[in-house]
Amino acid sequence: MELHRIGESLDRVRQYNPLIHNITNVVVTNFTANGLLALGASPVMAYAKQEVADMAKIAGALVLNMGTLNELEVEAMLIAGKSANEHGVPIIFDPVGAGATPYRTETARKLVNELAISIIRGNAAEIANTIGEEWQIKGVDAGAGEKDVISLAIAAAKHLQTIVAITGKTDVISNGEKTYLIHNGHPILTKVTGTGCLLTSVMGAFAAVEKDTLAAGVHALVCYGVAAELAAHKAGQEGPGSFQIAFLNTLATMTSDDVHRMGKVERRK
Ligand code: ATP
Ligand code: TZP
Ligand code: MG
Ligand code: MG
Repeated sequence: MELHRIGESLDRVRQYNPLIHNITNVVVTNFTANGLLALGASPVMAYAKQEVADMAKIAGALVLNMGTLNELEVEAMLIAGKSANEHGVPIIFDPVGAGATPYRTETARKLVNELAISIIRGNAAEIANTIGEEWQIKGVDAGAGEKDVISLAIAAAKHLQTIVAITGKTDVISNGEKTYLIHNGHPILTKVTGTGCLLTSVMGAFAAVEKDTLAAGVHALVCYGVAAELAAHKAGQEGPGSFQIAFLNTLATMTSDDVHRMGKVERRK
């Protein structure tokens, strides 16, 4: 993966300002909208079953996030998702908390079965539980698992016939054939809620401007991780509150040159 292509994708997000339709959770809504705006995308949150098909079809990407799911929202996700599929709009799915309760696990499996999803992004437990494997999860945070995460990402991509991104200290993304590891990021990301959810929406912004969806996923993961490293440096020892603000600022100010200098991508297999 050439690092200059990653910077070019970042520039394209800013140039084209893609509309990203999010059906997401109540915890992260404002952070997600601000993060997408900072990056250069145009967020919209729309949930009513009367309008989601119309919104999804004009979006550059549809992001489905089941963090605080309920019956009406799941219904809206299916309507929006079918419209996105009909109109060639990529769907990015975050199965938040899959495995934590039977309802979450069943819903994640229903969505992946009924919709053609372009990228599914979650922690290892969420991805494992979505494909029917055991992996401990504590609420919405990944717990311990048996299998190695690279094998899990490849197996899940093959099982779901899509691109799977499993994030954590090292991010892994695979389409079942090609697999990349991204060694960017910072541990303080784990101290701000919604950093995983915002990342899923950022993947939507990159998928809206890059037709090669695997490349779009890699580009999003690298830019996000680099932004976190720069922001952690700026926030110093001040803690998660200052980091959150610095991170939003850095999504807006980071350059393709930063990505070129700091991006760490490894091709596997
Ligand atoms: P979880 O609920 O398990 O925290 P999540 O949905 O919040 O999952 P993360 O895996 O935390 O998603 O990923 C969000 C971002 O945080 C990604 O960019 C990832 O690379 C980064 N990240 C997570 N943990 C670490 C870590 N220990 N060191 C560096 N970066 C990390
Ligand atoms: N509870 C339900 S959704 C949510 C919480 C805390 C946010 C999870 O966000 P992330 O990005 O997975 O940390
Ligand atoms: Mg996290
Ligand atoms: Mg999450």
